[in-house]
Amino acid sequence: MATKHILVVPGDGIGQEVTAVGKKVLEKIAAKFGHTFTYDEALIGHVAIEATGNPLPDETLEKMRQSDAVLFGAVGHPKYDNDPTAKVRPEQGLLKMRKELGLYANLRPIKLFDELLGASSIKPEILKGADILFFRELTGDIYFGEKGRKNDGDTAYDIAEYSRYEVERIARKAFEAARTRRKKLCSVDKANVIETSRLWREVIQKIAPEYPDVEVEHQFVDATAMLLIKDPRRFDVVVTANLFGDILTDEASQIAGSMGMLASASVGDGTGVYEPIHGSAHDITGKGVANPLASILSAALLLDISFGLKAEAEAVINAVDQVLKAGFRTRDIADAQTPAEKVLGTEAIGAEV
Ligand code: GGG
Repeated sequence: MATKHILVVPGDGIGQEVTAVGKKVLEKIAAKFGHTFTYDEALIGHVAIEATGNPLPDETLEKMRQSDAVLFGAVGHPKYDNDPTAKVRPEQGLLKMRKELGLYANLRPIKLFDELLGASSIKPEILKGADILFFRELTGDIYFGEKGRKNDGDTAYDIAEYSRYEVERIARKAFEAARTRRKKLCSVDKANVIETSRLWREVIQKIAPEYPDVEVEHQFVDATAMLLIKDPRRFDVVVTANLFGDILTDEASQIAGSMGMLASASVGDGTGVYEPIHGSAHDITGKGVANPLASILSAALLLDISFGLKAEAEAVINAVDQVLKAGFRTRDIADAQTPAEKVLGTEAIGAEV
C-alpha cells in the first residue's frame, strides 16, 4: 500500500473546476486500492498574482518540491491577453515552475477513445486506431531565450536556444518510450531554415544508432501539421521542440475529439506535474460545463508515472472508457446523436467516472 503526498494546484478559470474532479478520482482510487494519499493546495497564475503579486509564490514552489506529485489545472486570464504591455503574467508562473523543477519532458498522449470517433471533424476511417505519444521539450526554445524590444520600441525579438545536452535528454526519453510501443519515432523540426532545428536533427541522428530497434524519421513541422490530419495513424512517438510541440498538440487534440480529452505529464529532474493541455478557458468558467476528463486522465498519468501504480492508472482509464461507452458526454464531445439527458456537466460526468 502506498503513502503519497499530492499537491493540488488548480490555478485559474476552469482549472479550478476540472482539478477538483481529478482530485476526487484520486481519492476514490486511494479508497478502492487501500492507499493513503494526503493533499495540500497552492496558488499559481492569476489567482496567485491577485493574492501575492507573484504568479509562482515561493511557498507554492517549496510545496511542489516537498510533494510526491502535483495535480495541476491551468493558468491564464483574458485581462493579460488583452494587455500586451503587462509585465507580470500568469503564464510566467507556469514557465518558472517548469524551469525550477527541471521538467524538461512533456508527455502528451493523443489517445482516441473508440466511442469518440464521431466527435472529431476528421473522418472516422482516417482516425480509427490513432494513438500518438508526443514528447514536447519544455524548458528551452523561444520560450526561455532572451526576449525584448529594441530601442526604437517598434522591433521585438525572442531568441530560440537549444544545447546538445537539452536535445539529447528529451530525445533519449522519446527513444525509450518508442521501444515500449510500436518502435517508431518521428522527430519534428524545421531544419531547412532554423539553426536550433539543425542541431536538433544532428543530435537525433547521432544517438539513433544506439536504438537500432527504433525506426526513425525526420519531418518538418509544416509537413507534420498536414500529416497529423491526413494520416494520424502513421505516427507512434513524436519528439519535438517546445513551441512546435505546443502548437502541434493543440492540433492533434482534434484527433482525440476535443482539447478537453488531452492529459499531460511533465517530468524530468524534480516532482512530476500532471495537467490537462487546455488552458483556463474563461469563456466557460463558472458554467459547470468544462470537460474534466483531461484532468482525470492526467490523474491516471500521475498514478502510473510518479507512483508506479499501473493497475490503478488502468482502472481510471477504463472508468473513462465505460462512461463514454454508456453514452455520457460533456458538451465539447457531444454530437447531434447525443440525447440531451446524456450531456453532463463537469461534476456529473466526474461522478459517473
Ligand atoms: N494546463 C495548461 C495551461 O495552463 N496552459 C496555458 C499556457 O499558458 N500554456 C503555455 C504552455 O503550455 O507553454
